[in-house]
Amino acid sequence: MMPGPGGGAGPLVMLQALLGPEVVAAVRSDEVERYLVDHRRLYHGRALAIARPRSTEQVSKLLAFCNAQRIGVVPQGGNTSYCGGATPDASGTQLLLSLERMDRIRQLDADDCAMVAEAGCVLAKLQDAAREADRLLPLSLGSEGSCQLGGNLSTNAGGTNVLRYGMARDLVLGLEVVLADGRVLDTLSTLRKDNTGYDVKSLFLGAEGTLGVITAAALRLFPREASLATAFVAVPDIDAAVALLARLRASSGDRLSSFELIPRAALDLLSAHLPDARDPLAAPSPWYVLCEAASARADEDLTAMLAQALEEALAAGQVTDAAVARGARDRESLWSLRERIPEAQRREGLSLKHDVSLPVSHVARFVAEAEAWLRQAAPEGRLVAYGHLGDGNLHFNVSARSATEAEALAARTDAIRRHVHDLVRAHGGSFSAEHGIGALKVDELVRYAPPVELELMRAIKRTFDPQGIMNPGKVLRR
Ligand code: 2HG
Ligand code: ZN
Repeated sequence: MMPGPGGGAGPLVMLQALLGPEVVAAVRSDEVERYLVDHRRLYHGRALAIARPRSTEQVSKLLAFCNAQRIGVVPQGGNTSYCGGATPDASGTQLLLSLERMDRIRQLDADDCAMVAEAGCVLAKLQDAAREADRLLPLSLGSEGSCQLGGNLSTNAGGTNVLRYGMARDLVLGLEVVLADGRVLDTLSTLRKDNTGYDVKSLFLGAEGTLGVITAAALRLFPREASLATAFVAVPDIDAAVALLARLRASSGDRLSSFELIPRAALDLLSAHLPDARDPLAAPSPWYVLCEAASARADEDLTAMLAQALEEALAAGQVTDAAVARGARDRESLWSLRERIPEAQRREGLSLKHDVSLPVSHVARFVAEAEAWLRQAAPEGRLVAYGHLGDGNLHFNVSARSATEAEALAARTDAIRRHVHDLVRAHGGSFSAEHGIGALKVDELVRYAPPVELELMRAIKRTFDPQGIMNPGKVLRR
């Protein structure tokens, strides 16, 4: 072994001795962007080393070592966090733990309607595997081609199917977790009914790797969707969109799986930055909805049902125009509009993002109040509020059109965040709907979480991670 700075072997050398250089290595310069810079480029970290284990046993050895040596460990999946949840700090003393090599589907049983998969599986691969077995894994996100299961569960991801199937947490039957001291908690059962005391595994869902490392999960599957109907609908305002939501839920027998709100500003951004993005409707409208209904029965004509309900909504003044997808190509191009809004925003430049949720009945009032305030307080900001209206989840994003505007807007980041989040709270909503806390919203959690809940969170953190090695500085400050 090479001597470390204090005369003994350094932690990298010791980790390599424990697991081999194939598993633990220094981060190469060509890997910095991929592993040490977050997806929004808000955080630029450094790392003692990167570990890419292939098994739960290797993760266990790593954590036992890091716990004994008090080395911070930052778990990472597809590095698609919106809140800097998977980037190490700038000290260069933390170990980056990439789960990407743990990418096996361990079990998929169609009769059990369940699969057991490792944390490093890319979400799209799991969706495909379920489909091949004539089942549905309903978790669906814009980043599904690169995000990984461990990150999805650690952030309790949402996405576009929550209306019908719930958040990531709702899809979990069991977990395998390596605790901070290296012990392995195995609750990987696919049982639906198992009332055996406290639901300990649920604490790791949404904990963002601060309590332990999820290495595998047993997931709930559903019958595969055999018919789908999708429409892109122009609505005069958000109240009309909310009324349409209730109408479609009723007329589809609650088969509605997605109900996404899209503002005109988002379509303008799409056509400015992504030349192949086509406006599906002839005349512009202030708001749109992308909605989808799904059924496991192949003989159900959901498209006719949707078209009929939209006709009725048109007569009731809730809808001004609509395009119903005629086949898979149409459907894909409608969804690609929705899914590429974040990309168009990225290309536009600065975007102050607020991932908020509200009771659906408050969304219209909240947007009206927040927009009126923004016009006065940040006239250079352009509101691009879109998202999962069916779940009351809005991405209340404020973007700038030019470098000068961006500078003015950036100077107001804190004031805008404070006003938006305070207003969200006044409407009974949450400042963190589906993207998590990460490093970005640690102070917001302190401000908005009920003090007793915060106390319990800190006590849980101390119990699971007494040395404070698990994803330090994320979710809770020490
Ligand atoms: C989405 O719904 C993602 O497209 C990203 O959650 C939202 O860019 C955003 O703010
Ligand atoms: Zn979203």
